[in-house]
Amino acid sequence: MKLAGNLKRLVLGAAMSLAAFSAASAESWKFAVEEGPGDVQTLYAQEFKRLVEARTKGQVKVTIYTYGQLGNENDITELTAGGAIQFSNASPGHLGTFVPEVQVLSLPFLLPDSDKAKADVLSNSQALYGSLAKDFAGKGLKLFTVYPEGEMIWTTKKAIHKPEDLGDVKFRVMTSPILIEQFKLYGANPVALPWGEVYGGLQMNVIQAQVNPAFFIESAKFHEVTDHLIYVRDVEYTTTVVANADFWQGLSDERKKMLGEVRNELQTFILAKEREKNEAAVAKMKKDNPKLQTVRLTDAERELFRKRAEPLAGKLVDMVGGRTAEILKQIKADIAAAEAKYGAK
Ligand code: 6CS
Repeated sequence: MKLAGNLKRLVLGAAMSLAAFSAASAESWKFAVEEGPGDVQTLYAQEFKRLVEARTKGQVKVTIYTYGQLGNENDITELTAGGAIQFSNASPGHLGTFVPEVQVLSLPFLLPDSDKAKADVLSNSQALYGSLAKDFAGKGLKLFTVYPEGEMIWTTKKAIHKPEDLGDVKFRVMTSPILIEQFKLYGANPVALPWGEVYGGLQMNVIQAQVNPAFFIESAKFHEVTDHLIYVRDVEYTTTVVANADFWQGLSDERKKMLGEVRNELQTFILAKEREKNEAAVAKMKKDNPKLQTVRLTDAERELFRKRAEPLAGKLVDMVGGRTAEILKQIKADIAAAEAKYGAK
């Protein structure tokens, strides 16, 4: 009996020191997203956490921070570049103040209409992972991936069919400078704000419109304070996931390989989630607000906005300079190649 007791103590002691050892040796990675619980970026980060923790057998623990926990969209980019956190989402809609060349991804009427071609460009484009990645590296960021979050939809307080309808509309856009230029060309009066200020702004009528994918409009409740959904079919919301560049450099080849595999799996995962969330959100918003009106621009109406946006790419090249013209030329070639492979529609 005494022997059995001693053995038990020995086994327990060994197990405890093993647990203490692995807790002490576990690495901790922080991943901050620009959205709230249940939103697309959060679902991505949760699946990233699940896969990384399983594949490193608990050697890496990932902690997720949602919007506001560590600051707003611009704050979390700075925290990542500075090395305080290892991963974050940095959407082109906000990142333009830090990596100006990324605004190529915010240009309307650029990415393919075909979902497959679009996914191919965002996952594999030479313009993004060859050229643009160098501009990220210059700012202390490793471009880990780019994925779509859904078609951008305007929510407004009145029906919009043509640029002239926007004349008296203060239109909230994200903080990248190109978006101000875009909405000026569209005929609106744009104002850049972090999203945390948008609901109050719409409620107080300080702004009268904003633009976002359906899942986000629903979760941020913008449909409670606007009553028209305007489908322009001009641009997709895209986001990038970035890592701190020094942290990335310091990873072993094995870890980099594991992260590459996780990244590729997540490209398919997030596409399905994004579609599911956007579809469910439209149905929920219509139920929540029966007064919600849907306006789908006709091809002729859409053409009016496309024409207005024609000078935008040139403006971006003039504003940013550097590698922007080269990235734009390359992404157009990547888009043409993807459309040839998967079709344009
Ligand atoms: O409108 C915005 O600012 C926010 N929209 C989305 C879909 N994600 C985060 C971003 O900050």
